[in-house]
Amino acid sequence: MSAQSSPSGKPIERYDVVVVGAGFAGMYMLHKLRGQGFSARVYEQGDGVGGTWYWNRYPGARCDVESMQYSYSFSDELQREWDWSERYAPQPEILKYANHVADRFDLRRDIQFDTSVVSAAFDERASTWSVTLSGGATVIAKFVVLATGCLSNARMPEIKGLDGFKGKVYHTGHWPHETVDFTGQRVGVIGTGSSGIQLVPVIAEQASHLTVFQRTANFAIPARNAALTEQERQSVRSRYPEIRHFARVESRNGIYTEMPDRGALDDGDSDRRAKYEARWNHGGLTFMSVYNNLALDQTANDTAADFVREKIAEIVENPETAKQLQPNNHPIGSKRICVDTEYFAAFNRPNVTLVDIKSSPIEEITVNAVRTGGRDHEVDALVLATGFDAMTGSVAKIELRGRNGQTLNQKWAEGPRTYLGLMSAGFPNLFVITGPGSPSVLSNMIVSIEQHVDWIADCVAYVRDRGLHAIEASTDAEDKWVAHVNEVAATTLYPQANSWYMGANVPGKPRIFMPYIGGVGPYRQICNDVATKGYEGFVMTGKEQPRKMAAS
Ligand code: N01
Repeated sequence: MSAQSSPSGKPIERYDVVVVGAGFAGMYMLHKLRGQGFSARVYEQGDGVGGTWYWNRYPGARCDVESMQYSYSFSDELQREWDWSERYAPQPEILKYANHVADRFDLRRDIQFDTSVVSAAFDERASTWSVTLSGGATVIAKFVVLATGCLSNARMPEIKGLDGFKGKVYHTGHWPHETVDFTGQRVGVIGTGSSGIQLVPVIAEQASHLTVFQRTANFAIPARNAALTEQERQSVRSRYPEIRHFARVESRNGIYTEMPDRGALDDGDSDRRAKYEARWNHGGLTFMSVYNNLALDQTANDTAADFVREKIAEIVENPETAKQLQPNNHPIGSKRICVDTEYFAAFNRPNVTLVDIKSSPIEEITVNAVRTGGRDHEVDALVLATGFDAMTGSVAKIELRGRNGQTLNQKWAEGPRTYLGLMSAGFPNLFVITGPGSPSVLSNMIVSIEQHVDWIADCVAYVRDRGLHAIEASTDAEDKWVAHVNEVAATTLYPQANSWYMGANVPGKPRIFMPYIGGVGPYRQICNDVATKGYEGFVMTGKEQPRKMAAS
């Protein structure tokens, strides 16, 4: 870091790289940049590290990727010394891990907490970014990396009367730090995605009555969570080289699992059922990896969807409730599949009621009730499990001004456009970690984060070592990549669902399948090839001689 004086006399801090966000992406980015000799500053709006796991503190929050895989792999010492307690780590433990990483790698001294990046503008003459922070200060950086997270912009639903509700209102993505005790209260939960499905059974244990307002029934597979034994931890550790390699290079979703070699219709009914049964009993996200065509072929998909619908009917005692809980308007997996612990069984409790708001939408929220179909469901507290403005929401909150004064929001008005999900043409030296157009939310996020961080750090070092001023995506490469992302998505069943992958949960948001579904392994190979070919598809400006970073 270096500092000069601004016209007002206040020093302007200058860094090689400004990183926005201190979640898992921002923390590793900082560590990696330091290792390459860059000065870097991270700005984080929260008062601690952890990103998603800092904000999502709702009861029952836990990761749906197994903990020994949902963890950094960049440090062998780290992965050997940290003991995960359960197959799926609960949110407090993941947050503890994030804090441990921050301490272990001495990250905090370069993170400024309670500080948002409000705007950033590219100075075409100097090839630097002028970054404005909440509080009004401006810093200069050669590069900006957006580590803002894909699911961090909690979305408040637009429901008439919500502001006038007299009880407490909580959003799962912005949960209070202190424990919320619902004992003896009548609680309403709106939303039945991953968050709602995790918290319903937990709140049902406390509340005097829980009313679940469901717009879309969702597929959920039992987690089968359990404590990890020392033997199990050691077994995974001893195979880490193989497990991590598979997740990075061979897998489609960054998760170590068998790769299916046949389609669902290649097996007869009883074999197929036995395989689904085995995966159901094993539990977790890998249910969708039983066959290789569940995301591609409607008839194949129907066999898995029917199996889960039957399971719901077996678990839920009231046939009418069971029917309402059976998803029927999207292929299984085309909305993010949920992983639950006793979600469907919670509806057998006498204190839990399901209200179908698809057929009878919420008319309004009164001072003490949610009104649907002319009937008031009285509640003391409301939990909004209504999701996020995913993938683009956190980026859109920052006014990012690139070449010719164009903002990223203007450029992305019809949907996000990136090359490899890493950069957007017209916005030099601005990188996004796990941005739209990359596998990101379709993968084990930590695998994708590490791949992007390594790639970005190498790219920034390439620019520095050649004395270049700027790198940016070419419009041609970006157009071809966007077309490719769309083509691959169109070969799958994903676009059929009104999902947040499609931006469908935010009124007015363009309907575009945002993540890249080509698979983590193939995508990594594409990124590596691009770099090996001297960053093919990117435009470099500036002279080709080694020199110090302009911003330093
Ligand atoms: O959000 P969601 P989420 N009126 O968007 C409903 C990750 N995650 O926070 O489907 C009434 O999935 C909406 O209905 P519909 C994971 O990737 C991971 O649950 O739009 N209802 C839906 O039911 C996940 O996919 C973990 O018809 C409204 C729900 O609210 C992603 O985060 C845990 C409404 C929103 O579901 C998001 O999950 C939690 C309205 N106005 C989250 N607006 C794990 O690792 C929305 N809904 C386990």
